[in-house]
Amino acid sequence: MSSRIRSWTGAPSAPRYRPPPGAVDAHCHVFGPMAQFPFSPKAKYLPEDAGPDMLFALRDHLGFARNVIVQASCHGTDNGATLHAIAQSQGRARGVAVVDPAISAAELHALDAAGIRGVRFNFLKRLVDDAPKDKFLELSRRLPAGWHVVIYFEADILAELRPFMDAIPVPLVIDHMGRPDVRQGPDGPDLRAFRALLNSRPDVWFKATCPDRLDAIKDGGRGAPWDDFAAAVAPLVADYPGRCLWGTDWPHPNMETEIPDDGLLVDMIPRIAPTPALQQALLVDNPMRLYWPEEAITPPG
Ligand code: 0GY
Repeated sequence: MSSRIRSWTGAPSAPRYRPPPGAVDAHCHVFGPMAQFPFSPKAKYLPEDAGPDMLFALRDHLGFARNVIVQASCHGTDNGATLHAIAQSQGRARGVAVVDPAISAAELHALDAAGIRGVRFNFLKRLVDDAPKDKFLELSRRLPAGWHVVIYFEADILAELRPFMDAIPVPLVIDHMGRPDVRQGPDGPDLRAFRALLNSRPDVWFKATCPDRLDAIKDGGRGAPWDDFAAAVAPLVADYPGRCLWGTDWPHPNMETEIPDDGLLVDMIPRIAPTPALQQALLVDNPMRLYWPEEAITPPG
């Protein structure tokens, strides 16, 4: 593999929007440090180190209180870097792991004790070699109590994945809304199919994340201010206010160009969640229900 990728901006701007107290960045990652936590031999990209100190400095800079750290594909099924970051957070981070589907019950319970609250099934062919639906389903039936499944896929395989997702017996959290083509608008085919999934059961959640990934390539230039994303996603947040999450996606895995300014990402929040009530749900109440239910004000429902 070629040289290591630096996918984040070193000095993000200070956001003008201030999140409510207790806000959770519910989708972010850590990379390494490689000397301590080597990347997987199967990694499809090789990032520069982006460890917990950097993540927590960004959290404070952006005005957030907590993080949900999602195991990135470059670390494979060794969750060491994610667990290390959670352990450094003084209770202000929890995580989502990527595991071998043959993982034992004892290992799952050790992850639970270390702050993991879900597993991620990644279906992006550019990131993983295989995604065995039958094994994932079997695993989803024996997760520790209170866990959920995070699924990452692109809109063109949503229909194909529906029987698999429908059979998963725990809550589903969909990364980046299943990557719809936001240029289609809020009523386009991709978001209509996604709404059908949301309407099929009450425990499907989504991350209203990644304007930079979904709306970046436009007119040959930078995507910000990400107008298509705002137009497509705001109605989804309004219609499903109890099931949306938000995150930075820092350190923006695998992005070599069009790297977003995290301050501008935070400034997108009022454009997809325009009222204080929606912002409180998106940034505090919803992630607390999923990741810190023992502290959540809103009871799980
Ligand atoms: C994301 C998106 C990506 C990568 C990963 O695990 C990962 O490597 O999640 C991507 O390349 O689209 O959500 O971080």
